[in-house]
Amino acid sequence: MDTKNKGFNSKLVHGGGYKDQLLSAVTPIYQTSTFAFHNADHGAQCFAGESDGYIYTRLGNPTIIDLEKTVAELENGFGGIATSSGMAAVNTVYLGILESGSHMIGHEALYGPSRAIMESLYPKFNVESTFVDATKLENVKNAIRPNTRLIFLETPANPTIGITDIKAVSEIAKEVGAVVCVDNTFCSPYLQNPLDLGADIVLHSMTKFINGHADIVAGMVVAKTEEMYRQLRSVMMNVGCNMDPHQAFLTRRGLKTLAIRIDRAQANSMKVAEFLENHPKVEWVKYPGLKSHPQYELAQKQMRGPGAMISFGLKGGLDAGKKMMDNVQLALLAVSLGGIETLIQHPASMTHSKLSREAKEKAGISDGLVRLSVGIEEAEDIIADLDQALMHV
Ligand code: LCS
Repeated sequence: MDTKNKGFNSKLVHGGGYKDQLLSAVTPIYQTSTFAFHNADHGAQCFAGESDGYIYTRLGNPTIIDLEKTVAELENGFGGIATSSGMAAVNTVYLGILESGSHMIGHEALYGPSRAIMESLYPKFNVESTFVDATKLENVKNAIRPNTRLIFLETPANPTIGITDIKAVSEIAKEVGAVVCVDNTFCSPYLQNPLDLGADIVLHSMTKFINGHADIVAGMVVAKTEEMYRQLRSVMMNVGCNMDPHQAFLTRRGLKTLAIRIDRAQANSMKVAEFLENHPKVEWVKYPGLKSHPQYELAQKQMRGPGAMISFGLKGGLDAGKKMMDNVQLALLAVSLGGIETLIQHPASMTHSKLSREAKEKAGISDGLVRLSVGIEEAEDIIADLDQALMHV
């Protein structure tokens, strides 16, 4: 079905446009590594790109292409490139856009490995990087160099929930000929479309909201133009960070309920954020739906909803954070996010424990910071669980 002029939920259910010869209701799993040609001419046409036929799963597979088309349509881009993980999507962009002698600007509180790999591996290839608080536009402007090729944003950022003005940064980038890529993992295309705001590339860890069921790891890059799509697709195909057909099937299935899952998790999040904001042991709460969020106005303009990620600070610091983690019962004490179950984690004693105090402070990670990915359980149960855990703090 052509879903071009259909609404968001119809695109979620019917997007991709795959037509099965046996009229199966869902796109089947083509669990095959290779595809046979009818004859030599057909093989030649496939390699020349003159036939719709498939060649080899690393290059393309109907189950994976159905997912790529659906996400590209949801993000209003030319084409999607499915990858084995969110980090594979990040590196597909780095490898596709940067070259020896070029410079990248990144938001200082990116998901840890997106920054760490840029600072540890890419200098080997003579790529320079500067990480700044991109929520303040003058920092981005001041970081521009003649060789700046890429501005890499994550908004809202992990785990600080800082929000960057995508439109304003895209305007700055256009003036200097740099490409803007936005990691849209925290919002998903339901809440934010960076390409419509001027970005050139959008990427996702589909491990999170897009799949939504905490049962796979997957990534996606969507390019705005055909030229950019071809450039990045060739990186994925040659690096070999392709998706697997079974992974694509599960992700496509999870994606169908994206909007109803986020609607519910978001309604829960607002109640949880208000509860936390009024709790005596909580020092601060960062949630884009609260007026106290420093970029509340921007969130209202740029996002269609505040999402389901909350960060909050405990007055008791590191010790309080660990005590709270030890006492949650309903929320799973786990990393990752964006699934139907509520997850809680304490960066200072877990994901960011190896960072120096200075590096943690620079990335906005205080000892008492707790990150919550709110699920679709009953809001009252989530709040009761946090309340009893906070009693032990
Ligand atoms: N981008 C963002 C914003 C993320 O949060 C993550 C993973 C990635 C990229 C990488 O995606 P992956 O390769 O894991 O699919 N975030 C994680 C987190 O906050 N805890 O565990 C993983």
